[in-house]
This record gives sequence, structure tokens and C-alpha cells, in this order.
Amino acid sequence: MSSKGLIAIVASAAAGLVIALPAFGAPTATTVDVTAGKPSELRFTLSKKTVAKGVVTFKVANRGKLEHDFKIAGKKTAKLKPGKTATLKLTLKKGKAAYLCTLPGHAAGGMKGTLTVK
Ligand SMILES: [Cu+2]
Repeated sequence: MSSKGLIAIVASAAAGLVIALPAFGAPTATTVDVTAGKPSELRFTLSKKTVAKGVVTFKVANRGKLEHDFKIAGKKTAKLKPGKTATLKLTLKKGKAAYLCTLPGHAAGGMKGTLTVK
């Protein structure tokens, strides 16, 4: 075989490896979009009601007119001004994970809920 042919084989094998790598390295990460303040001010809307146990990333967006935060499993975002976003990454265990907004009166007004972790 000519060395040119060998180079072509090695190059195509390398290309195959590059394509295959993302599949190998793909994390089983879960992302949940959390919208605060919409459809009503003291409500959260989560893109998922159930997640797999393990690392979960919450992408929190404040779409309301008041400040809000998002607390779950002992971790919380900073206070978010209207229009601001934050990311909260944590490991969840199997069970029920309660979430809430910690600003005074917000959870009592309905800004809370439960996420099921399977
Ligand atoms: Cu709030």
C-alpha cells in the first residue's frame, strides 16, 4: 500500500473518532428551565415535573415584575431582578425535592412546589 493510502485511512479513522467522541462523553445531565413570575407573579413554571436523580441544572429566569430567587435542596440562586437569569447546578437524590422562592411572602403566596426525582 502506498503511504498516501495509509494516511487517508488514518485520517478517516481519526475523523470517525472525532465524530464518535461526543457520544461517549455525553453527560446524562438534566436541565430544567424555571420561569419565575409568569404566568402570575407568585408562581414558578418548571419545564419538567420529574427528573432523573443526579446532577440537575436549573436555568432560572425571572419574567415577573418583582425580585425572585429559587431555592431547592438547600441551594438557592441570588435574588434576581426582573428580566435576570441564573443557573443553579446541584445533585438531587431520589425522592421529592421541594422548591420555593425565599422572598418574604412569596412561598406563602404560592411560589413553591415539588419536583419528583426518580
Ligand atoms: Cu418570589
